[in-house]
Amino acid sequence: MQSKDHDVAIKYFDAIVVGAGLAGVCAAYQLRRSGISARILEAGGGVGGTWYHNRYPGARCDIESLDYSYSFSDELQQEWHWSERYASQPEILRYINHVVDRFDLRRDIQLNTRVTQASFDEAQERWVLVTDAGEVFAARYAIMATGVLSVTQVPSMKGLEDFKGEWFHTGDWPSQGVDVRGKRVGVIGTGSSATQLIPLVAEEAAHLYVFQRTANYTMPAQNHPTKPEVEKEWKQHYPDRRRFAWASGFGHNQVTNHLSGKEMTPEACLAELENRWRLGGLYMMRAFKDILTDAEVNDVAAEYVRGKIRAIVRDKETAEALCPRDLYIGTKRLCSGTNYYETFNRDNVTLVNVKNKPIDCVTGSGIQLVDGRSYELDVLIFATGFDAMTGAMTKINPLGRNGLSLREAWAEGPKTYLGLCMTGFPNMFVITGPGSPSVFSNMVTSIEQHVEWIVACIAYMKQHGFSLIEPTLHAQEEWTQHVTQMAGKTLYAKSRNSWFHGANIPGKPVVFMPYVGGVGNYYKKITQVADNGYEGFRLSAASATPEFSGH
Ligand code: NA7
Repeated sequence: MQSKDHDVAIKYFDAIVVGAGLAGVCAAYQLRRSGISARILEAGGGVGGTWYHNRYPGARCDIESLDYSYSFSDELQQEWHWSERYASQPEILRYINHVVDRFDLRRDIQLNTRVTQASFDEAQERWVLVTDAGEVFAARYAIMATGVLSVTQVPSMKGLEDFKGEWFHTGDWPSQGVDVRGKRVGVIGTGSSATQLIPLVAEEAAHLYVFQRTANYTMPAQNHPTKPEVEKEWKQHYPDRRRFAWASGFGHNQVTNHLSGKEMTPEACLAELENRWRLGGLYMMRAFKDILTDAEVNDVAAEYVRGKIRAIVRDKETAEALCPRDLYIGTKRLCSGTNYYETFNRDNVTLVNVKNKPIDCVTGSGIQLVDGRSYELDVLIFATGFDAMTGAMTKINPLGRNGLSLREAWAEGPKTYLGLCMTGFPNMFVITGPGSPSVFSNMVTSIEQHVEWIVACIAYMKQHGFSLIEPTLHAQEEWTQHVTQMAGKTLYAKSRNSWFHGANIPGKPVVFMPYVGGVGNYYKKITQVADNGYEGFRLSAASATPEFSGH
């Protein structure tokens, strides 16, 4: 893909950022601050990425918003008020738009622009990116802020094209909303999106059928309006809070119990679990230091949650069907919702267990299972997840050195150095890529750590006259092995059926993708790599190619 192939003017920048979600917006801010010219290309009609597209009712963050927010400007964190403990999608979207306007970033962002091709021009030492409108951009650096949960997965289902009602995916929800009042609605899936959506749809629908294949664990979010004293305390101590998050295991301020479940008496375990249930949401995952490494300890927590489900759901058969089995708690991502289990006590809600009798097809009027049972529906909602962590990258399928495609390079699973860069793809950076803490952390912390590192790297290269940076094959292989070894010490090694492993996408290699070694340890590692002159990378001196300056 050379410029002469295109009868269009090429637009040159130091860096092209693909995506204007939380990562792309953070990159826009930091690149501007460092005097690196950049254009941010965003496929959506607005900024926000995940928070732009996931507009389904009940969409909400499961990390507390005081934590799930940028730390790069103290003015910003002091002036912004989060109305609830866990912000809803509209509030997060307002926040991202506020950041864009407050720092005048909109002029660097080009909306409604999907990057369809990216290839490395070796002679010119630059990335050439082509958009769906045929525009061509060239830049020394390509920064992929394409998101980790941005490519929706609608399972292939016979007959979907014949369905006379309307159907939607939670991750691609219409901006005008969906009117389910008085309608018969089906929801396929019982992951995080479904558990947030189901209670709200149930309040409006004539009848709601929930098609569940795998029961997952759902914690009560325990959401509430932000308490003024909590906000005041955070704002007084924001620098300490952020430092703590950056050095912590998961990139936030949730308190971890540092005791093993085995060191505690059954009474103490129960008290801890009760406390975690009261704290709500993902706090359960920090109940014991070994909850994700010791099967017996994990089962204590799992059994506790099963007990809660049995206590909440009145119909015994439904309660048992909602109880997760053969699933370590947390190995499919823990869900956090409000009134999820309570919703199954409503007369207009039916749980349809499709584990052993799966959906056979969609008919003109609804859903039919393999045993012949059928359900008449007006609206069908797919809460069926995403091609997580790698989908957006392999969809663009960048071509690196010698035409090496990313799909080829990742045929056996994603391989990266530090989750940031790939051998054969010089000067390409991935924000929160596979092999970094990413989805296993507070995404905003991980995004900020990556953006800080990438922008400092580009500045270093400019300062020292380097034009190319690329990980050595050895460093990449070692890191990829390390990521797998770390996961091997956890229960994820025994439970390989989640999107963390790519197992939800037919044909995708089953490999655990995020780095579980802890956000703080990871940050130390990438800082050390940079401090040691980018250990594990090959840096090459600038050729005759002139530096680009912004347009
Ligand atoms: P998830 O967590 O991937 O959940 C998808 C759900 O859809 C899950 O319950 C799946 O069951 C179910 N599913 C997928 N395909 C089918 C078919 N063919 N039949 C029945 N059920 C199906 O996606 P979410 O959007 O909820 O959450 C993604 C992340 O976003 C979440 O983890 C947070 O990090 C934010 P399965 O478990 O595969 O049996």
